[in-house]
Amino acid sequence: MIEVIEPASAEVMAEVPRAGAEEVDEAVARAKAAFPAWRAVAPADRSRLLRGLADGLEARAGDLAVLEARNAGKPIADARGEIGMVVECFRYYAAAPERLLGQTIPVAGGVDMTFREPLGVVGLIVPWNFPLVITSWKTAPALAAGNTVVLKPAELTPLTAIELERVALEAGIPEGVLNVVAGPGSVCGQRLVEHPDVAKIAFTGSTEVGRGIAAGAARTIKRVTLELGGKSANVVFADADIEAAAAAAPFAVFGNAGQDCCARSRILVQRDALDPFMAALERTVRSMVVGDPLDEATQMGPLISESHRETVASFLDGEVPVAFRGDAPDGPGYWFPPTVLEPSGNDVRVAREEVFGPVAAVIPFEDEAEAVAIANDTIYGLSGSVWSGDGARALRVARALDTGVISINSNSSVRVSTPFGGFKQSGVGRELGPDALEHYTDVKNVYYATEEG
Ligand code: TAP
Repeated sequence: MIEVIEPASAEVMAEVPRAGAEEVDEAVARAKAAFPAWRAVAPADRSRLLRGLADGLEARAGDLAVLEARNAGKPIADARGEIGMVVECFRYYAAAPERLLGQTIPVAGGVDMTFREPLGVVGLIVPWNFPLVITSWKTAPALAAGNTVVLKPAELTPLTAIELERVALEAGIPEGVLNVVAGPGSVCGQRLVEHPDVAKIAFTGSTEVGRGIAAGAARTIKRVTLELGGKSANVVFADADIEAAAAAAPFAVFGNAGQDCCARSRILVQRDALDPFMAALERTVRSMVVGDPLDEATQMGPLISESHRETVASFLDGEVPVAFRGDAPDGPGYWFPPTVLEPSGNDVRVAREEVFGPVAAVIPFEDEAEAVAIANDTIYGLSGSVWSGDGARALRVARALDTGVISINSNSSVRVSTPFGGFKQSGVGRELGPDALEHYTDVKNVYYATEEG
């Protein structure tokens, strides 16, 4: 059995059966058997079933939010927002089956047309930081496009994925179309990657594991999409609304206790605005409410595990000065206070590696060129923000940053209808929006000869 731990109390909150390679093989066989019938479901009926799944999730949204808040240690208000996005995601892709359009292409001697065909069985591998949200980003477009799914949640947070399978069955989605295997990545994830009957792997997680998945998938030429790590920059120019930028910056890095691939963990501030920015940032950080995820007032919960807390703590090595820290409860639970560091530049470990915890590094810059150079000086390229009162400059800098998702005068990264994913070593492919559907289908080209003779 897997003992599922509640990070705020460090106590066991549930036990679920631990899947191994054999269970993955069985799940893939079920998904393979279900595929021909599922792809043949009329588009309007597939839409109806997915809308039913969204309705079923909405009806249980309150319980799912509590489950997610307890298991992932996230504030209940955030968990509610996430379950809302899950429902929205299934509704958005419920409209897709009737909109998977092909083309007709003028050619000599006949008619050429294209179709978007499902891939078959797809393997979805999901991390623990946004368990059901990231699950929905993959499951909804995969099912809408006519694929069947084997879903592997993170071993630390399997509970809402198991509920999703239950709700899908209640909504009338046939058995075998969505299969959940809860077990360790090194066993279940790896077996999915190796399995000859799995056509595609969609993975979200660390860049290190992503590299192994890309290499493993190459053996059977699987399609692969990867959403990986980040080291994003929040670039604040002196002509920005400094109070607004400093009030928003902490939530862009301490949201979800910093366990967010989009965390803007490098805050680049134009030197002329450094003093007022730091003063405003300190006020916000010191007033952050860190505590019980189920308390409505909580803004930040614990880290996911003790070993992860040790990793995050290793970034406070004494070499980089601490500017200030907020409060956090004492144990039990894996608490860590929001922490702001002032490194001498972009070369130190905390500015180069993903912390995946509530640790921000503030780095000053002189001018636009230096801001762009520092922001781009990383192997990652997932998200980021530009704060400026000069619209042309903000757009110029947004275009110059090598990153997949960027916001101006805002820290928002994710909307269901717009593409999400990384440049450079932050990933391959896009989730959300219409782009995701392309990654769950292949193009078939059919030529129909119409000329006689
Ligand atoms: P990982 O350790 O990479 O785990 C992610 C998933 O992969 C888990 O389900 C894990 O299973 C599984 N896994 C581990 N080893 C595997 C293997 N050898 N073969 C196949 N699957 C394997 O990441 P994490 O620590 O859970 O999550 C944090 C990372 O995810 C961060 O780097 C973060 O940036 C990234 N992330 C990226 C995004 C996007 S959208 N770019 C979003 C969220 C998180 P088990 O945990 O059950 O062993």
